[in-house]
Amino acid sequence: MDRTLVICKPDAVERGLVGEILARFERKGLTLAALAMRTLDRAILARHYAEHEGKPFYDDLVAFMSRGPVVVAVVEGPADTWRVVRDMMGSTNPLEAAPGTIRGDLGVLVTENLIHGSDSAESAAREIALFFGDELV
Ligand code: DAT
Ligand code: MG
Repeated sequence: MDRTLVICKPDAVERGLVGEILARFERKGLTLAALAMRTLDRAILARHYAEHEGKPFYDDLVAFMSRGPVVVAVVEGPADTWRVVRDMMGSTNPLEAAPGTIRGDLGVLVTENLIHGSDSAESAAREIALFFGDELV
């Protein structure tokens, strides 16, 4: 089995789309290994988004991600589950995301694109440990 980290972002919670998003993963055949509603502070977001520090959109990204609660999930499935989740999310910019994907079906703004998913096996391990601790990796 393989695990990856998903965050249903504040816009997903505000718009009532958490169930829709998680249901897609469940219908696909993936399972939830952990689930929590949390409000993220700047400290955990700085660690989570360290790769983006210094980019023009970084401050707005942290402000957006901390403006309200998120739902953080560990999603479990077969090998390379992180890739399955990324494919189901669609491109970062919802305007470029294919129909049938979460961002393609449900979003229009790159700044409020509903969902985060780990982008590699290494990112998944790091992010699961950051949000849920080493035992869940
Ligand atoms: P992803 O979330 O698809 O992994 P990313 O890691 O490149 O994308 O960026 C993290 C988040 O930052 C992304 O979900 C939305 C925001 N973002 C990325 N590029 C952006 C841009 N050009 N303008 C505004 N926000 C952006
Ligand atoms: Mg990313």
